[in-house]
Parts: sequence; structure tokens; C-alpha cells
Amino acid sequence: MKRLVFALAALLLAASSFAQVTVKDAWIRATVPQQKTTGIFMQLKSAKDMKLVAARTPVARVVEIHQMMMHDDMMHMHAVDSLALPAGREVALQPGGFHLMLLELKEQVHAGTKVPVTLVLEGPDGRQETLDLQATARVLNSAHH
Ligand SMILES: [Cu+2]
Repeated sequence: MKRLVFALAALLLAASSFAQVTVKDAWIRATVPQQKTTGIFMQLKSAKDMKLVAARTPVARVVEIHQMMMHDDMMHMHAVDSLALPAGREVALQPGGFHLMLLELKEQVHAGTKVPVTLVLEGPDGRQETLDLQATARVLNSAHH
């Protein structure tokens, strides 16, 4: 019985640490037929120091964490290993900055549809947890953004 109580406590702790990362306004850029790449954007806020180390979605074979920046008057983007989520600070994944890059899309992403996304987050102790969310497909530069 004692062991069961400990197991339950561990489960509750795991569940509450999930809730310490909040996601706001997750969206995915809608695509046209034959398009093989797109991006996912959102606001992330973690109550404790965490980092985003990976992500996956059923609509793409490959998901990378990308950073976009100006270099020699040109926009460049490159993959990064992780994105730091400092405690209490809102981190934006947005066009022109960090984003989740979807490569080898399996299907067209139509505006208005919801796409499941799983984030893999890692704490300072190296322990990983996952966070499931839904990203709504929008056309970039649409009036309501
Ligand atoms: Cu990219």
C-alpha cells in the first residue's frame, strides 16, 4: 500500500510539471498542393527552466527547430539543437524568428484545420516530458493575424 501511494505521488508530480509549460496561439502555416515544407508557430512559457529539444507531428516526416535571422541583408534559417525556455519568460515562435520547420509534408495543410503537435521538453536534470497540442492552420499574413 505504501508503495502504491508513492507511485501515485510520482504520477501527480509528473502531471503537475506538465502544466508548468503553457502554450498560447499555436498555428501552422497553411500550404498549397505539392508544397513540402511549412512552419509551426506559438507562444511558450515555462514556470521553470526548460528547453524545447524536439517536436513531431503526423503531417510531416521531419520536424526541426529553426532559427531565422538577417545576415548580409538576407533572411537565413538554420536548425538548432534546442530552444531555451527560461523560467517565467514568454518565448515566441514566430515568422522571422524561431519556428518549428516541417519537412517532407505528407499531406496538404488546409486553412482552418487543426494539426496535432507533440513537443519534447527537457528540464535541467535531463528528464524529458512531452506536451501535446493542436495547431490551427492559417494563411500567413491573413487579416486575422
Ligand atoms: Cu525553417
